[in-house]
Amino acid sequence: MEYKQLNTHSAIEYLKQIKEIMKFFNNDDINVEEIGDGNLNFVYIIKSKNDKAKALVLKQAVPYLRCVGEEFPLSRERMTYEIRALKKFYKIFPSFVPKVYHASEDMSLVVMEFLDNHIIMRKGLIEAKQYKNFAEHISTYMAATLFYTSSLALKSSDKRKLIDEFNGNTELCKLTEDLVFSFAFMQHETNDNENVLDNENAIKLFNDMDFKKNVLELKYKFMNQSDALLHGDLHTGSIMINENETYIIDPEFAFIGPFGFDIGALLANLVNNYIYHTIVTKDEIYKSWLLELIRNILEKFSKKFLNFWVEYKESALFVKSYADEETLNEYKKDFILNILRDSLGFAGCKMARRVYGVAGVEEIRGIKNHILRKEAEVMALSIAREFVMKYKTINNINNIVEMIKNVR
Ligand code: ADP
Ligand code: SR1
Ligand code: MG
Repeated sequence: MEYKQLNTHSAIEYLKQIKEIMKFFNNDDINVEEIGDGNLNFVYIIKSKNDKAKALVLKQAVPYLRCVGEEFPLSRERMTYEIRALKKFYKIFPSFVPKVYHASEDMSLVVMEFLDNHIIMRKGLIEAKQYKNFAEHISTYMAATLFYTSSLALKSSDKRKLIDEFNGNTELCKLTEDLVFSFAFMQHETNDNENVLDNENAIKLFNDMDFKKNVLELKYKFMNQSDALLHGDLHTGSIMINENETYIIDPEFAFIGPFGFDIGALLANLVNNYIYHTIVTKDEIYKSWLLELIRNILEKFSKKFLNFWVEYKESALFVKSYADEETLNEYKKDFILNILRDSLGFAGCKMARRVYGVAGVEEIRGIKNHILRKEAEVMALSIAREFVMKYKTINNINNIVEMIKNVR
């Protein structure tokens, strides 16, 4: 089928032709409503007119960047990678990924499970909601998706096949290279330039060559280290959550990249929320919960990743009888420490890019009071700088938590 950008009317016509969708709705009449609040795509809810509880979500990519407009072209092939990633991640851990009911690479769209009782996690965190299962869920999701798509679990040929399947997501990888690692740290038209003009903190950041040198190292890792299949944009806006369940949505930036990048994205966004509660709500109880959450996620991730590894005596990396148990255990300990170090470095870049770069986060850019917003920006840049400057020297998870606590 030839690509056509849908609207609420043509979406109904399109869906009526899809057997599996009409089967889901028992051939009921359907309503379509647009709900997208993301930066890139259009998202619609499809509801049965007879039974409002029966609903699905349709997400379609358009050949431009939605939050800027048609003057910023961006290939809609990104949906091909979102579809592939949703299916791969669902296979690894179905309870954390919306089920796909229909997908069309030609139409650049996916129809998936409607997460009716869940909210975008960023919103919950801003309202100081505590999610008791989140550390358990997200550590399992990250350990499983990263481990099982890496050369620690896969055979050499399967790993290279996986790289091939995602290697074409070039435009979104380039977007991250530009927006996360470059433009946000220099004068650039895409930045939040009203805020950058005459801003001594922005000028200081743009001239901080020690920081920028380390960012280059991390950008190089992002571009060249093909460890595992990443979500690629794992911020708290890509997580839908309630008291009991956690779902990871929106993997259109998926590619085979460094282990630490998804963990770093999550860490950065939790720390941005910590900053919001330091500057705006001054909610000390919630801040302590966030720090414990970060500690728990990183500890549980490390344990689960190593546990998965115990089962895999042979893989692309390990050849049976190659080395004794003690040597392998030492190797694994260093391996996990290096993942944590890289995660910290990536978290620093991800935090700093949200200060003056395009697409800020609500916790900082959304602060209405200019004085408080500036305080939040300064705090974000201080923590980000610590992360980027010290990422190679931390020795444990406690070092990370202390770093966050001690910067103000
Ligand atoms: P974008 O790629 O444009 O960022 P997202 O995938 O983040 O789009 O979706 C935009 C919004 O649509 C989300 O913030 C969420 O509110 C809603 N949404 C997306 N997928 C679902 C889903 N499966 N169930 C319910 N709401 C969803
Ligand atoms: C212009 S696109 C900006 C950002 O939105 C996405 O969620 C990614 O984080 C991207 O960098
Ligand atoms: Mg999104």
